[in-house]
Amino acid sequence: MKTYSASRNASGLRVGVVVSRFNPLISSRLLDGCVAELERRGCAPEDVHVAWVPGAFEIPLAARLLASSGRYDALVTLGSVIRGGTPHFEYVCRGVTDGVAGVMHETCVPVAFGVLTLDDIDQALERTGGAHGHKGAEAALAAIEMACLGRVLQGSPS
Ligand code: INI
Repeated sequence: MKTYSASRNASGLRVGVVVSRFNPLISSRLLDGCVAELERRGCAPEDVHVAWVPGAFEIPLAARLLASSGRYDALVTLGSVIRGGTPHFEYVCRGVTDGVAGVMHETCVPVAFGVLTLDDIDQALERTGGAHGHKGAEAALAAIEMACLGRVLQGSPS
């Protein structure tokens, strides 16, 4: 049996991060955790490029533009959508989820999904350095692993 495995070493990787300004406290916590994890695993600060967008709904377009540029080994998408009293939540969630998946599948650039979908702000705080870990850091790690796995699966050294 042959098993493909990838390192989690980010040295030499260039990573694009798309982050929504909506719910800015949560966005900044997600971004801090993401960048810290990328750098902790060897990514050079100048190889982390951050694009801010107004809300989660705009994340897929910015991600598509970055992915299509051919400049990035992986992308990380960050944001939070918090449930309100109207169906708007469902539309934004669907738009960002389907949109980000579409970018990844159509460009073959790994895109980690660090967009939180939540009932309230407390759930967001718990997942950005609280009791439920750090989803920004987890998304960064997923992006690193998929970039390295992509190199292995395509036959180039990781
Ligand atoms: N955008 C978010 O990122 N999070 C939210 O919770 C949110 N809510 O609740 O409305 C939200 N809406 C804005 C949306 O993403 C777009 O920016 C807006 O519709 C303009 O296209």
